[in-house]
Amino acid sequence: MTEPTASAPARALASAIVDTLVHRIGKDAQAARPHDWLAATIFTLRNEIIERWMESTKRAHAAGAKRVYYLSLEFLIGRLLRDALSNLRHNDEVAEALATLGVDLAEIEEIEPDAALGNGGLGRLAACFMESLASLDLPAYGYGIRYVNGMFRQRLDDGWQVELPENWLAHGNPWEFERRESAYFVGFGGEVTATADGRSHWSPAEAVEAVAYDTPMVGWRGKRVNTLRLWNARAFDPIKLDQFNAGDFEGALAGQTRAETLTRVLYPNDSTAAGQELRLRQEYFFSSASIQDIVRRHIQYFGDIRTLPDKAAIQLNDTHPAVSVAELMRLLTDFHELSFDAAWDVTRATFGYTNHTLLPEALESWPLPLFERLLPRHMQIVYAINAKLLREAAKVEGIDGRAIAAISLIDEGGERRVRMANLAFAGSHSVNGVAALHTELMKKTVFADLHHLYPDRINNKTNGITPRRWLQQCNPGLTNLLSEAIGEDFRDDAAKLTALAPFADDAAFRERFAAVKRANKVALADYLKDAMGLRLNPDAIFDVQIKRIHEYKRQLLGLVETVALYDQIRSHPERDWTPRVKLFAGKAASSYHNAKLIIKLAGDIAKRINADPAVGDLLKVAFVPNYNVSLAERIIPAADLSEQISTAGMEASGTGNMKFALNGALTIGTLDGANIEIKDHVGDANIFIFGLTVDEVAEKRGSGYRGTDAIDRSAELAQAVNAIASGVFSPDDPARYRGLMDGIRDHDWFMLAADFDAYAAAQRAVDARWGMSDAWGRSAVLNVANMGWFSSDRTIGEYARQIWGVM
Ligand code: 8GP
Repeated sequence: MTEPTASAPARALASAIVDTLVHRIGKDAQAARPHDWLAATIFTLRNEIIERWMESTKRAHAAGAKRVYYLSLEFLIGRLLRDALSNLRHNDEVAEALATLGVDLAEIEEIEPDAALGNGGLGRLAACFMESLASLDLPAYGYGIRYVNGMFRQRLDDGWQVELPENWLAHGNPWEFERRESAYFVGFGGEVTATADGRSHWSPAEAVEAVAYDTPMVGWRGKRVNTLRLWNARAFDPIKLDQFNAGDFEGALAGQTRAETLTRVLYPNDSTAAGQELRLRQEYFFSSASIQDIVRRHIQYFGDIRTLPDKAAIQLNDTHPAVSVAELMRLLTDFHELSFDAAWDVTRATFGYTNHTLLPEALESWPLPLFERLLPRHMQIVYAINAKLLREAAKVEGIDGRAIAAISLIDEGGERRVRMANLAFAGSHSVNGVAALHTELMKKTVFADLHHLYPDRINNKTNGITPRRWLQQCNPGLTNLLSEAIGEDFRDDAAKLTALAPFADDAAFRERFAAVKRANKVALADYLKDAMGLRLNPDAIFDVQIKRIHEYKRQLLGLVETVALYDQIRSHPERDWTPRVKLFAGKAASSYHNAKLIIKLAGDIAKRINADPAVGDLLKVAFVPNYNVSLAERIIPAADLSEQISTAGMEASGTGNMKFALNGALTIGTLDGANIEIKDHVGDANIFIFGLTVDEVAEKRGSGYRGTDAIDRSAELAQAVNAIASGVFSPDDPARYRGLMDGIRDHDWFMLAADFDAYAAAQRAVDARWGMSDAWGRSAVLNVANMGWFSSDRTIGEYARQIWGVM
């Protein structure tokens, strides 16, 4: 069957894949369907990965190395085949082997489901970090939940978001290894009694078993393979036979159903607290299993639990795993016989905590009665930690009653609640923000009093992205051009991209650079034509805003400006307008009314504008459904302009902003999150910054500002807001957007009206720069050249040296 022209390694590989297909999948080449080829390819590739995986584990063990444990309720890893192939440098060989079998690698890569075990930025950051940890050869484990249903699939019904379950495990998951032997008891409820020797004994009323599923995380060039360990919940007693035999079939299976519910779905909320009991159960379930696993491994390898901080660094990805602090304290005091103070020293030296948002609605706290009912022993421990914490605080000058109340792990204002951020802060030796501005704001706002108490604890670790997925894999055209220009070094060290800077002044290079971008735009246009019947002009500016839909991210600002531009084009057809394609994509939390309305508005605006012959190719608008990692990988290489327009002070960092700039898009953005650091790196001349600063936003909010003040001063804005409010874009329901527009007029908490004129002016500056294609090209090249610093390798290096002590 294999063609004689294929190389010997490709022929050997092809026969290995067929062998796997037959013996593992149970099909022959004639009967195999695309999913079978996909599985056979992954299983074959896996053999090499397993060997490297075992070698990595042995090496860490032999060295007695300290391990990093990244605890996260979300890992938005996306597809893994291309990632693994590319990191192992096996792309060409596997493509050739499959071709000899009549199978197109690109086609089977496309049917791999996105592992979407996360919502947005925080989850994707965790995935980039896992890749960088392996690439930097650091022994590390990611710990999370194996959700059966990850992030929902978004469908648009008449423009309205509908959430459908995403069944990523439907065809099985060839990447994962079930580890039945790594199973832990996780209890809930019940009561705590004192033992004869003065210790505490917790008898849970209910228990489930946490079973590990391991996925290998392959680092660049396969140097190291680490483990992503995801927990699945199982009932100890999957079926109660006596009940079943007595005819109560549902009752007999109720325990299993209840256990499975724990790991069934990802909470689809982004930057909002989910106040449900199930969420707290999920958090404790995965925290407990992970901490038990870490402690077990430590004892097995090193014997003495008191040396835990020398051999384990546990990073809490936001507060979702914060109950781990109390769980480790419980294991140390109740099972390993450490005194409370000794346990507290071990705990604090082991944990680090990363904060990802300052939005007050996202700061997790649990009603005290719920916490106490579900986790009675942990409640006692939280009280004991609190007593110690407040005793320490009382000794510090400048800490008064108000500050004590703010530092306390218990919120006593109104219904008493357990504050998870305070627990994570108190239980960690390091607390970090994710961009310079965000870290400074942490010190001044939510953590001001804790920062006063522990002034050395807060530090900054500006986020990063893995350049393997977000440059090499998603943009092979640009990657090849870069290696022709500056050699291969940048593949191993993104900082070496600075060698590209001189090419910004090389007209011939800029032309090739522009040709790559154009080819990426053509590919995206083709895809969107197939997917949504859209026809896009690849010579227009591809202006893109893709991210979770949230009012603070201000997709609405982009839409209002689109409407204003539409009006301008219609009113002044004689002007030399720059053709634009405005692309939006993103999911809204299912209960977030305004976010869903914004999606509908995007569709309504698109419908009207795209059908208007008066604008023709000058303006096209689209809301692309079901944004996910794979869609981002398609869109980002094709973008000219990256929209990063959050209200200053509200976007902790952003990481999409980094992906776009690394792929040669120019940013239009506010002085928010990592935009500020991107500006510092790419240079003021190569980014379009506009809008109020954090201080100006605070000043306006404090001075009784209302949106109408700004609307009255801006004819363009007034026209756009009035058009939307009066139903120009929703003739079927003219009142649809009245409330949304009233929100801008009456409150404008997100400063949309206040920033509108500056934003519109920045957009016209974008047009002008686009008209000077040399200048645009120069800026685009300089963006790529200066974005190496935003590699997650740099970020992880900082964590490793400054927080974990592993480098
Ligand atoms: C996000 C931040 O909004 C974003 O600015 C940052 O780049 C990213 O974290 C990574 O640091 N925050 C979240 O995704 C978040 O808070 N999600 C939790 C509620 C699920």
